[in-house]
Amino acid sequence: MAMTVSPLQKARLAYSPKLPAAYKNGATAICTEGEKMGAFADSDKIAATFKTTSNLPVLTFSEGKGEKGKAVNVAVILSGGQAPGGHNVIAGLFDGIKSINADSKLYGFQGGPSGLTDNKYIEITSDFLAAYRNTGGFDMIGSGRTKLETIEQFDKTEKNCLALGINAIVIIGGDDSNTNACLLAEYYKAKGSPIMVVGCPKTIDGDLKNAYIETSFGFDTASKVYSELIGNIERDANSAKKYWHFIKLMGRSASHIALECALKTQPNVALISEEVAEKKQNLDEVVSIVADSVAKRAANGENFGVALIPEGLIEFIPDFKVLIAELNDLLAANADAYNALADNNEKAAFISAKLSAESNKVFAALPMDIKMQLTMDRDPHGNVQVSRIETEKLLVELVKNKLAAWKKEGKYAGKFSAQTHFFGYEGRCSAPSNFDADYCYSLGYNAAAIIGTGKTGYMSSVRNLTAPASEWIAGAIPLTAMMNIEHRHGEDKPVIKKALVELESAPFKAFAAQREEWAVVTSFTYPGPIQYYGPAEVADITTVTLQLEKN
Ligand code: FBP
Repeated sequence: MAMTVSPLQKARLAYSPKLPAAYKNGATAICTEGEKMGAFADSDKIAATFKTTSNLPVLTFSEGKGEKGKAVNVAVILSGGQAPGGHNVIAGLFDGIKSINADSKLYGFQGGPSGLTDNKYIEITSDFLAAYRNTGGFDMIGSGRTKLETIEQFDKTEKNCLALGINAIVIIGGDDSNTNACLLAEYYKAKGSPIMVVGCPKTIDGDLKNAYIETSFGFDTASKVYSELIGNIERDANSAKKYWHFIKLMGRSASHIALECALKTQPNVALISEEVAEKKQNLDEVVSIVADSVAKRAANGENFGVALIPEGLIEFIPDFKVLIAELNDLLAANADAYNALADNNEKAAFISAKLSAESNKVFAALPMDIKMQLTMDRDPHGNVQVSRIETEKLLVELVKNKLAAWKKEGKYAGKFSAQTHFFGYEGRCSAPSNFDADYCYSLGYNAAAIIGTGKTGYMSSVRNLTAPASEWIAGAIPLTAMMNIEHRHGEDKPVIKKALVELESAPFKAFAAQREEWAVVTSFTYPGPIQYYGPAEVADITTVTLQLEKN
């Protein structure tokens, strides 16, 4: 049956993404090697672990003469959570390797990293790709979160790739997936395998960034979608004037999405996990911040409002951080015994008996639902599945209790009625904004240029992103530069370092300068839906975060 496409989808299929000027004549660009780059953190330990892929030079590309190169066969995977624009990275990679040599081939390995080990792939052809250009989702080849870390997995992947004559693997993923890419690159280079490995920075969370990776793709589109929804809710709140809306936002550990959405929509409260950690605020203090806004607004007769809550908040409250670290280790060590227990009461008692006295105090005070959500299986990379912890509901209950206490003390006389929301999956597969469509296509095309140089262990880097695309700087940085050592699954491991919100950053400061007013005075702004057509200052503009950072 033929696929039905909406008029907008049809129009988007025909959109031509913009590229940096370096690729005017195709992906066979001139490559300049810059300074050698060590790891930004734990550099000695990283250099000792990654002997052949550490301290590689930064690469920059400039316009070539369009000469043809050798045909290359490339494998590509989408890895981890969906992010708008993934299909365009593949489209850019396809067009890039074809511009190097029309006989180049692209193989999409299906279902994420496991596709490489299980040898599940399709050849991506021009006709097949046509239906996916500028579309959201990862459905072209699927995704997955399998961790690639064992020699057996690396060898299987190599065998499968060599059978297809594959010269390079492109891993489109976030911090955990690019950790995989880094390990794989080192293993192949050290053993003399001909397979190159290149990473592309994906994640709506926005936590894969540094001076060379200005943003991860998908952050722009996802935060635009959430901001539209938050704006709509703000307008509803301001119309009905009867509810407080508690909105949890995806972003895993980092609060970049919450901060970006706050800058776009000016809610009454936006909690920033990194600030909570920095100020060592306990749960009661966090609850007081929200309750304070509710009480002040009630004193002005406004018993409504909007509070944004970053998904990872609970991990940043100091006593919860300790509790979660203890839970991670004890669940890793006692998984079988824990999973064999019959019900939640037995499970909670089992955990309580093994926690330190301090952590047990925190754990014991939680409702059973939250206790169980905190002990749910970690993902294959050892992360707590924060998307499944209902922090927004916990906060509503605690704010309600605090307001009741304040009422008794005569400090509050309003009405508090709350609605909860969780925005995450609503934004991850949206059709990419013009910015993400262009950025993703450029990242993929740039990955083709890196492969054209024959170099391995690099991440595709396209920067200067607040300028028009023709002025974007194309290049690459060593994957190892972004690695550091972290405690995961009860062990110290090299992983890509997450970039969290910095309290000294321009976006946070811009937010902090206005939030006291927003907490009391209704200051909502309504961004509306993503625009694909129209003036560049409406349709092509990127995030407030990036604009403030670049200025
Ligand atoms: P990535 O790091 O894989 O890009 O994760 C993005 C994300 O959407 C997080 O914001 C969220 O916590 C997580 O995925 C949810 O995972 P799942 O899709 O497995 O429910």
